[in-house]
Amino acid sequence: MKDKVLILGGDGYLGWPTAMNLSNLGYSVAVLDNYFKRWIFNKLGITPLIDCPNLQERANIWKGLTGNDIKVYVGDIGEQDFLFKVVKEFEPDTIIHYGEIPSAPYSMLNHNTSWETIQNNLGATLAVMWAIKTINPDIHLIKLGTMGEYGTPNIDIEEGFMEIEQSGRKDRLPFPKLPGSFYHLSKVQDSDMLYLGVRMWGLRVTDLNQGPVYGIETAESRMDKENRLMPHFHYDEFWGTVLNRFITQAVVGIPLTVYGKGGQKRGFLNIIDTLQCVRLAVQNPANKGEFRVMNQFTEIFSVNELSEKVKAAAKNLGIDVTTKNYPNPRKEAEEHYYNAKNTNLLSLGLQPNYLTEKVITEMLEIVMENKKNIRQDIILPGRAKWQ
Ligand code: USQ
Repeated sequence: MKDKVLILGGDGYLGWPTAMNLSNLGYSVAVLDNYFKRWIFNKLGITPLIDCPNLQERANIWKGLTGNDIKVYVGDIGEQDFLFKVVKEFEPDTIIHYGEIPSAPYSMLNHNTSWETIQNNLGATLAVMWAIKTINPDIHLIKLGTMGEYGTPNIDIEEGFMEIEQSGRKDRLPFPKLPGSFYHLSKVQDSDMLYLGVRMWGLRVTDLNQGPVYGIETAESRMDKENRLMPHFHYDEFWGTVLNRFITQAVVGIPLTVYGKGGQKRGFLNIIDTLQCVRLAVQNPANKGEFRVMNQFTEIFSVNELSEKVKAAAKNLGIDVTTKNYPNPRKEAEEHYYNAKNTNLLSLGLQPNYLTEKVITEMLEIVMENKKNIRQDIILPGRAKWQ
Protein backbone atom coordinates (compact mmCIF):
# COMPACT_ATOMS: atom_id res chain seq x y z
CA MET A 1 0.00 0.00 0.00
CA LYS A 2 1.57 3.30 -1.12
CA ASP A 3 1.36 6.53 0.87
CA LYS A 4 -1.62 8.82 1.13
CA VAL A 5 -1.08 12.23 -0.45
CA LEU A 6 -3.29 15.27 0.13
CA ILE A 7 -2.95 17.96 -2.57
CA LEU A 8 -3.94 21.48 -1.57
CA GLY A 9 -4.86 23.66 -4.56
CA GLY A 10 -5.94 20.58 -6.50
CA ASP A 11 -7.88 22.59 -9.07
CA GLY A 12 -4.85 24.51 -10.35
CA TYR A 13 -2.53 24.28 -13.36
CA LEU A 14 -0.22 21.95 -11.39
CA GLY A 15 -2.52 20.52 -8.71
CA TRP A 16 -4.80 18.38 -10.86
CA PRO A 17 -2.00 16.97 -13.10
CA THR A 18 -0.05 16.05 -9.93
CA ALA A 19 -3.11 14.30 -8.51
CA MET A 20 -3.57 12.16 -11.63
CA ASN A 21 0.15 11.38 -11.85
CA LEU A 22 0.41 10.16 -8.24
CA SER A 23 -2.90 8.29 -8.50
CA ASN A 24 -1.59 6.55 -11.61
CA LEU A 25 1.49 5.48 -9.63
CA GLY A 26 -0.66 3.82 -6.98
CA TYR A 27 -0.76 6.55 -4.31
CA SER A 28 -4.02 7.17 -2.50
CA VAL A 29 -4.78 10.79 -3.45
CA ALA A 30 -7.14 13.49 -2.21
CA VAL A 31 -7.44 17.00 -3.65
CA LEU A 32 -8.65 20.09 -1.84
CA ASP A 33 -9.59 23.46 -3.35
CA ASN A 34 -12.00 26.33 -2.73
CA TYR A 35 -12.11 27.41 -6.42
CA PHE A 36 -10.83 30.85 -5.38
CA LYS A 37 -8.86 31.18 -8.62
CA ARG A 38 -12.02 30.58 -10.65
CA TRP A 39 -13.65 33.38 -8.64
CA ILE A 40 -10.74 35.73 -9.44
CA PHE A 41 -10.99 34.77 -13.11
CA ASN A 42 -14.66 35.74 -13.20
CA LYS A 43 -13.82 39.01 -11.47
CA LEU A 44 -11.06 39.82 -14.00
CA GLY A 45 -13.04 38.48 -16.98
CA ILE A 46 -10.37 35.97 -18.06
CA THR A 47 -10.70 32.37 -19.22
CA PRO A 48 -8.23 29.50 -19.75
CA LEU A 49 -7.61 28.05 -23.22
CA ILE A 50 -9.52 24.87 -22.44
CA ASP A 51 -12.41 24.76 -20.02
CA CYS A 52 -11.76 22.40 -17.09
CA PRO A 53 -14.67 20.56 -15.46
CA ASN A 54 -14.90 20.94 -11.67
CA LEU A 55 -12.89 18.59 -9.44
CA GLN A 56 -15.67 16.09 -8.74
CA GLU A 57 -16.42 15.81 -12.46
CA ARG A 58 -12.75 15.26 -13.27
CA ALA A 59 -12.41 12.71 -10.45
CA ASN A 60 -15.40 10.83 -11.94
CA ILE A 61 -13.82 10.87 -15.42
CA TRP A 62 -10.53 9.65 -13.93
CA LYS A 63 -12.29 6.84 -12.05
CA GLY A 64 -13.98 5.81 -15.31
CA LEU A 65 -10.64 5.67 -17.12
CA THR A 66 -8.47 4.05 -14.46
CA GLY A 67 -10.72 2.66 -11.74
CA ASN A 68 -8.78 4.86 -9.27
CA ASP A 69 -10.49 7.09 -6.74
CA ILE A 70 -9.33 10.67 -6.20
CA LYS A 71 -11.11 12.04 -3.17
CA VAL A 72 -12.35 15.62 -3.47
CA TYR A 73 -12.68 18.17 -0.67
CA VAL A 74 -14.08 21.62 -1.46
CA GLY A 75 -13.30 24.33 1.06
CA ASP A 76 -10.83 26.92 2.33
CA ILE A 77 -7.47 25.79 3.74
CA GLY A 78 -7.45 28.89 5.94
CA GLU A 79 -10.59 27.71 7.83
CA GLN A 80 -9.13 25.71 10.68
CA ASP A 81 -12.15 23.49 11.42
CA PHE A 82 -12.40 22.43 7.77
CA LEU A 83 -8.68 21.74 7.28
CA PHE A 84 -8.36 19.88 10.59
CA LYS A 85 -11.39 17.73 9.67
CA VAL A 86 -9.86 16.83 6.29
CA VAL A 87 -6.42 15.98 7.73
CA LYS A 88 -7.96 13.87 10.51
CA GLU A 89 -10.28 12.05 8.11
CA PHE A 90 -7.85 11.41 5.21
CA GLU A 91 -4.75 10.84 7.40
CA PRO A 92 -2.17 11.87 4.76
CA ASP A 93 1.49 10.82 4.94
CA THR A 94 2.36 13.75 2.64
CA ILE A 95 0.70 17.10 2.02
CA ILE A 96 1.57 18.92 -1.22
CA HIS A 97 0.76 22.59 -0.82
CA TYR A 98 -0.03 24.40 -4.07
CA GLY A 99 -2.99 26.19 -2.48
CA GLU A 100 -1.97 29.80 -3.01
CA ILE A 101 -2.68 32.72 -5.36
CA PRO A 102 0.28 32.30 -7.77
CA SER A 103 0.25 35.50 -9.84
CA ALA A 104 2.86 38.26 -9.50
CA PRO A 105 0.92 40.70 -11.75
CA TYR A 106 -2.32 40.12 -9.81
CA SER A 107 -0.51 40.83 -6.54
CA MET A 108 0.70 44.20 -7.88
CA LEU A 109 -2.66 45.37 -9.29
CA ASN A 110 -3.94 47.33 -6.29
CA HIS A 111 -4.11 47.34 -2.49
CA ASN A 112 -6.92 44.78 -2.40
CA THR A 113 -5.21 42.24 -4.65
CA SER A 114 -1.86 42.53 -2.86
CA TRP A 115 -3.59 42.05 0.51
CA GLU A 116 -5.68 39.18 -0.89
CA THR A 117 -2.47 37.49 -2.06
CA ILE A 118 -0.54 38.01 1.18
CA GLN A 119 -3.47 37.16 3.44
CA ASN A 120 -4.51 34.09 1.46
CA ASN A 121 -1.02 32.69 0.96
CA LEU A 122 0.32 33.24 4.46
CA GLY A 123 -2.98 32.24 6.07
CA ALA A 124 -3.01 28.98 4.13
CA THR A 125 0.58 28.07 4.99
CA LEU A 126 0.12 28.91 8.67
CA ALA A 127 -3.05 26.81 8.83
CA VAL A 128 -1.32 23.82 7.24
CA MET A 129 1.59 24.10 9.68
CA TRP A 130 -0.75 24.12 12.69
CA ALA A 131 -2.77 21.22 11.30
CA ILE A 132 0.39 19.13 10.89
CA LYS A 133 1.82 20.11 14.29
CA THR A 134 -1.47 19.35 16.05
CA ILE A 135 -2.67 16.24 14.22
CA ASN A 136 0.47 14.42 13.07
CA PRO A 137 3.90 16.13 13.11
CA ASP A 138 5.28 13.24 11.06
CA ILE A 139 3.45 14.38 7.90
CA HIS A 140 5.91 15.47 5.21
CA LEU A 141 4.94 18.89 3.88
CA ILE A 142 5.96 19.66 0.29
CA LYS A 143 5.48 23.35 -0.32
CA LEU A 144 5.63 25.05 -3.72
CA GLY A 145 7.93 28.03 -3.40
CA THR A 146 9.38 30.05 -6.27
CA MET A 147 12.77 30.91 -7.75
CA GLY A 148 11.46 34.48 -7.63
CA GLU A 149 12.11 34.47 -3.89
CA TYR A 150 15.79 35.02 -4.65
CA GLY A 151 15.34 37.75 -7.28
CA THR A 152 18.33 38.32 -9.52
CA PRO A 153 21.37 38.93 -7.27
CA ASN A 154 24.80 39.50 -8.82
CA ILE A 155 26.11 36.26 -7.28
CA ASP A 156 25.34 32.55 -7.83
CA ILE A 157 22.02 31.45 -6.30
CA GLU A 158 22.36 28.53 -3.86
CA GLU A 159 19.57 26.13 -2.94
CA GLY A 160 18.01 27.85 0.06
CA PHE A 161 21.09 28.14 2.28
CA MET A 162 24.66 29.37 2.03
CA GLU A 163 27.82 29.28 4.11
CA ILE A 164 28.54 32.80 5.32
CA GLU A 165 31.82 33.91 6.88
CA GLN A 166 31.77 37.17 8.79
CA SER A 167 34.30 38.64 11.23
CA GLY A 168 36.11 35.31 11.34
CA ARG A 169 33.02 33.21 12.15
CA LYS A 170 31.02 30.92 9.86
CA ASP A 171 27.41 29.75 9.70
CA ARG A 172 24.97 28.13 7.26
CA LEU A 173 22.19 30.66 6.86
CA PRO A 174 19.20 31.21 4.55
CA PHE A 175 20.23 32.62 1.17
CA PRO A 176 19.33 36.35 0.92
CA LYS A 177 15.94 37.05 -0.68
CA LEU A 178 15.05 39.88 -3.09
CA PRO A 179 11.48 39.22 -4.29
CA GLY A 180 10.07 41.40 -7.06
CA SER A 181 6.33 41.40 -6.26
CA PHE A 182 3.98 40.98 -3.31
CA TYR A 183 3.28 37.47 -4.61
CA HIS A 184 6.96 36.55 -4.57
CA LEU A 185 7.29 38.24 -1.15
CA SER A 186 4.45 36.08 0.18
CA LYS A 187 6.49 33.00 -0.80
CA VAL A 188 9.53 34.39 1.07
CA GLN A 189 7.35 34.88 4.12
CA ASP A 190 5.97 31.35 3.72
CA SER A 191 9.53 30.00 3.68
CA ASP A 192 10.41 31.97 6.82
CA MET A 193 7.34 30.59 8.61
CA LEU A 194 8.07 27.04 7.55
CA TYR A 195 11.69 27.24 8.68
CA LEU A 196 10.44 28.52 12.03
CA GLY A 197 8.07 25.53 12.24
CA VAL A 198 10.99 23.23 11.54
CA ARG A 199 13.19 24.82 14.22
CA MET A 200 10.48 25.18 16.86
CA TRP A 201 8.34 22.08 16.31
CA GLY A 202 10.58 19.69 14.37
CA LEU A 203 8.35 19.63 11.27
CA ARG A 204 9.64 17.91 8.11
CA VAL A 205 9.40 20.31 5.17
CA THR A 206 10.51 20.42 1.54
CA ASP A 207 10.36 23.87 -0.10
CA LEU A 208 10.44 23.56 -3.90
CA ASN A 209 11.60 26.84 -5.39
CA GLN A 210 10.16 26.51 -8.85
CA GLY A 211 10.81 28.64 -11.94
CA PRO A 212 8.18 29.49 -14.58
CA VAL A 213 6.50 26.31 -15.90
CA TYR A 214 5.44 25.68 -19.50
CA GLY A 215 3.40 22.93 -21.09
CA ILE A 216 -0.14 21.98 -21.87
CA GLU A 217 -0.49 18.24 -21.40
CA THR A 218 0.81 15.29 -19.40
CA ALA A 219 0.74 11.53 -19.92
CA GLU A 220 -2.40 11.33 -17.80
CA SER A 221 -4.27 14.24 -19.40
CA ARG A 222 -3.78 12.52 -22.78
CA MET A 223 -5.75 9.52 -21.54
CA ASP A 224 -9.05 11.37 -22.04
CA LYS A 225 -9.64 11.96 -25.74
CA GLU A 226 -12.23 14.66 -25.00
CA ASN A 227 -9.58 16.90 -23.36
CA ARG A 228 -11.50 17.07 -20.07
CA LEU A 229 -8.42 16.31 -17.94
CA MET A 230 -6.12 18.98 -19.40
CA PRO A 231 -4.34 21.43 -17.07
CA HIS A 232 -5.74 24.96 -16.75
CA PHE A 233 -3.63 26.49 -19.57
CA HIS A 234 -3.45 30.28 -19.19
CA TYR A 235 -2.20 32.82 -21.68
CA ASP A 236 -3.53 36.09 -20.23
CA GLU A 237 -1.27 38.78 -18.77
CA PHE A 238 -2.08 37.82 -15.15
CA TRP A 239 -1.82 34.05 -15.11
CA GLY A 240 -0.03 32.98 -18.29
CA THR A 241 3.64 32.20 -17.84
CA VAL A 242 5.86 33.67 -20.52
CA LEU A 243 6.38 30.65 -22.81
CA ASN A 244 2.70 29.61 -22.66
CA ARG A 245 1.84 33.19 -23.65
CA PHE A 246 4.35 33.26 -26.52
CA ILE A 247 3.00 29.97 -27.94
CA THR A 248 -0.55 31.33 -27.89
CA GLN A 249 0.51 34.64 -29.41
CA ALA A 250 2.34 32.83 -32.21
CA VAL A 251 -0.78 30.81 -33.02
CA VAL A 252 -3.09 33.80 -33.07
CA GLY A 253 -0.69 36.04 -35.02
CA ILE A 254 0.14 38.63 -32.35
CA PRO A 255 3.83 39.73 -32.17
CA LEU A 256 5.42 38.09 -29.11
CA THR A 257 5.11 40.42 -26.12
CA VAL A 258 8.71 40.81 -24.96
CA TYR A 259 8.70 43.06 -21.88
CA GLY A 260 11.45 45.67 -21.96
CA LYS A 261 14.81 44.56 -23.39
CA GLY A 262 14.04 40.84 -22.98
CA GLY A 263 17.34 40.06 -21.25
CA GLN A 264 15.46 38.84 -18.13
CA LYS A 265 16.70 35.34 -17.29
CA ARG A 266 14.75 32.71 -15.39
CA GLY A 267 15.02 28.98 -14.69
CA PHE A 268 12.31 27.16 -16.67
CA LEU A 269 10.80 23.67 -16.63
CA ASN A 270 8.23 21.55 -18.43
CA ILE A 271 5.05 20.71 -16.51
CA ILE A 272 5.95 17.02 -16.79
CA ASP A 273 9.15 17.78 -14.91
CA THR A 274 7.16 19.54 -12.19
CA LEU A 275 5.34 16.23 -11.73
CA GLN A 276 8.66 14.38 -11.70
CA CYS A 277 10.19 16.74 -9.11
CA VAL A 278 7.20 16.60 -6.80
CA ARG A 279 7.11 12.82 -7.12
CA LEU A 280 10.82 12.64 -6.18
CA ALA A 281 10.12 14.80 -3.14
CA VAL A 282 7.25 12.49 -2.11
CA GLN A 283 9.44 9.40 -2.52
CA ASN A 284 12.40 10.95 -0.65
CA PRO A 285 10.89 12.86 2.29
CA ALA A 286 12.75 15.48 4.30
CA ASN A 287 13.95 14.29 7.68
CA LYS A 288 12.20 15.27 10.87
CA GLY A 289 13.41 18.74 11.80
CA GLU A 290 14.77 19.37 8.31
CA PHE A 291 13.88 22.35 6.12
CA ARG A 292 15.01 21.08 2.72
CA VAL A 293 15.11 23.58 -0.13
CA MET A 294 15.41 22.43 -3.74
CA ASN A 295 15.57 24.74 -6.76
CA GLN A 296 13.09 23.36 -9.27
CA PHE A 297 14.01 24.17 -12.86
CA THR A 298 15.91 22.42 -15.63
CA GLU A 299 17.23 25.18 -17.94
CA ILE A 300 17.96 28.89 -17.82
CA PHE A 301 16.82 31.13 -20.70
CA SER A 302 16.36 34.82 -21.29
CA VAL A 303 13.00 36.05 -22.58
CA ASN A 304 14.71 36.87 -25.91
CA GLU A 305 16.07 33.33 -26.18
CA LEU A 306 12.58 31.94 -25.63
CA SER A 307 11.08 34.20 -28.29
CA GLU A 308 13.73 33.04 -30.78
CA LYS A 309 12.95 29.39 -30.03
CA VAL A 310 9.22 29.95 -30.57
CA LYS A 311 9.92 31.81 -33.83
CA ALA A 312 12.08 28.96 -35.17
CA ALA A 313 9.58 26.21 -34.27
CA ALA A 314 6.63 28.17 -35.66
CA LYS A 315 8.51 28.78 -38.91
CA ASN A 316 8.68 25.03 -39.50
CA LEU A 317 4.90 24.94 -39.22
CA GLY A 318 4.61 27.75 -41.76
CA ILE A 319 3.79 30.41 -39.16
CA ASP A 320 5.71 33.66 -39.46
CA VAL A 321 6.25 35.08 -35.98
CA THR A 322 7.52 38.55 -35.06
CA THR A 323 8.34 40.06 -31.66
CA LYS A 324 7.59 43.44 -30.17
CA ASN A 325 9.38 45.04 -27.23
CA TYR A 326 6.74 46.50 -24.91
CA PRO A 327 7.56 49.06 -22.22
CA ASN A 328 8.07 46.73 -19.27
CA PRO A 329 4.94 46.70 -17.06
CA ARG A 330 7.12 45.22 -14.29
CA LYS A 331 10.02 46.63 -12.28
CA GLU A 332 12.81 44.13 -12.87
CA ALA A 333 16.37 43.95 -14.16
CA GLU A 334 16.33 43.50 -17.95
CA GLU A 335 20.04 42.64 -18.27
CA HIS A 336 21.63 40.81 -15.38
CA TYR A 337 23.83 37.99 -14.12
CA TYR A 338 21.91 34.77 -13.43
CA ASN A 339 23.43 31.50 -12.32
CA ALA A 340 21.19 29.43 -10.07
CA LYS A 341 22.07 25.97 -8.76
CA ASN A 342 19.66 23.06 -9.26
CA THR A 343 21.61 19.98 -8.21
CA ASN A 344 19.39 18.74 -5.33
CA LEU A 345 16.62 17.35 -7.54
CA LEU A 346 19.10 16.03 -10.10
CA SER A 347 20.86 14.09 -7.35
CA LEU A 348 17.51 12.55 -6.36
CA GLY A 349 17.22 11.26 -9.94
CA LEU A 350 15.45 14.00 -11.93
CA GLN A 351 15.69 13.23 -15.68
CA PRO A 352 15.06 16.61 -17.34
CA ASN A 353 12.81 16.96 -20.37
CA TYR A 354 14.46 19.89 -22.13
CA LEU A 355 12.84 22.58 -24.27
CA THR A 356 13.49 21.15 -27.72
CA GLU A 357 11.97 22.31 -31.00
CA LYS A 358 9.79 19.17 -30.87
CA VAL A 359 8.36 20.20 -27.49
CA ILE A 360 7.54 23.71 -28.75
CA THR A 361 6.05 22.30 -31.97
CA GLU A 362 3.77 19.96 -30.00
CA MET A 363 2.61 22.84 -27.82
CA LEU A 364 1.93 24.96 -30.91
CA GLU A 365 -0.09 22.13 -32.44
CA ILE A 366 -2.31 21.65 -29.40
CA VAL A 367 -2.92 25.39 -29.09
CA MET A 368 -3.74 25.48 -32.84
CA GLU A 369 -6.37 22.76 -32.31
CA ASN A 370 -7.99 25.02 -29.71
CA LYS A 371 -7.44 28.28 -31.57
CA LYS A 372 -11.14 29.13 -31.60
CA ASN A 373 -11.02 29.53 -27.80
CA ILE A 374 -8.21 32.11 -27.81
CA ARG A 375 -9.41 35.53 -26.67
CA GLN A 376 -7.24 38.23 -28.15
CA ASP A 377 -8.65 40.84 -25.74
CA ILE A 378 -6.87 39.26 -22.73
CA ILE A 379 -3.41 38.81 -24.27
CA LEU A 380 -1.74 42.21 -24.51
CA PRO A 381 -0.18 43.80 -21.42
CA GLY A 382 -2.13 46.77 -20.17
CA ARG A 383 -3.97 46.21 -16.92
CA ALA A 384 -1.22 44.55 -14.89
CA LYS A 385 1.37 47.22 -14.03
CA TRP A 386 3.85 47.56 -11.18
CA GLN A 387 2.37 51.13 -10.77
N1 USQ B 1 7.53 38.28 -19.65
C1 USQ B 1 7.61 38.87 -20.91
N2 USQ B 1 6.49 38.87 -21.68
C2 USQ B 1 5.31 38.33 -21.26
C3 USQ B 1 5.24 37.74 -20.00
C4 USQ B 1 6.37 37.74 -19.20
O1 USQ B 1 8.65 39.35 -21.33
O2 USQ B 1 4.33 38.37 -22.03
C5 USQ B 1 8.73 38.24 -18.80
C6 USQ B 1 8.53 38.87 -17.43
O3 USQ B 1 8.74 40.25 -17.49
C7 USQ B 1 9.53 38.11 -16.58
C8 USQ B 1 9.62 36.74 -17.24
O4 USQ B 1 9.04 36.89 -18.53
O5 USQ B 1 10.77 38.70 -16.67
C9 USQ B 1 8.89 35.65 -16.50
O6 USQ B 1 7.54 36.04 -16.34
P1 USQ B 1 6.38 34.99 -16.04
O7 USQ B 1 5.07 35.71 -16.11
O8 USQ B 1 6.56 33.78 -16.90
O9 USQ B 1 6.76 34.53 -14.57
P2 USQ B 1 6.45 35.19 -13.14
O10 USQ B 1 5.55 36.34 -13.19
O11 USQ B 1 7.76 35.40 -12.46
O12 USQ B 1 5.67 34.04 -12.40
C10 USQ B 1 5.60 32.70 -12.84
C11 USQ B 1 4.44 32.01 -12.14
C12 USQ B 1 4.71 32.00 -10.64
C13 USQ B 1 6.06 31.35 -10.36
C14 USQ B 1 7.15 32.07 -11.13
C15 USQ B 1 8.51 31.46 -11.00
O13 USQ B 1 3.22 32.70 -12.42
O14 USQ B 1 3.65 31.31 -9.98
O15 USQ B 1 6.33 31.41 -8.98
O16 USQ B 1 6.81 32.03 -12.55
S1 USQ B 1 9.78 32.67 -11.04
O17 USQ B 1 9.61 33.48 -12.25
O18 USQ B 1 11.05 31.97 -11.05
O19 USQ B 1 9.62 33.51 -9.89
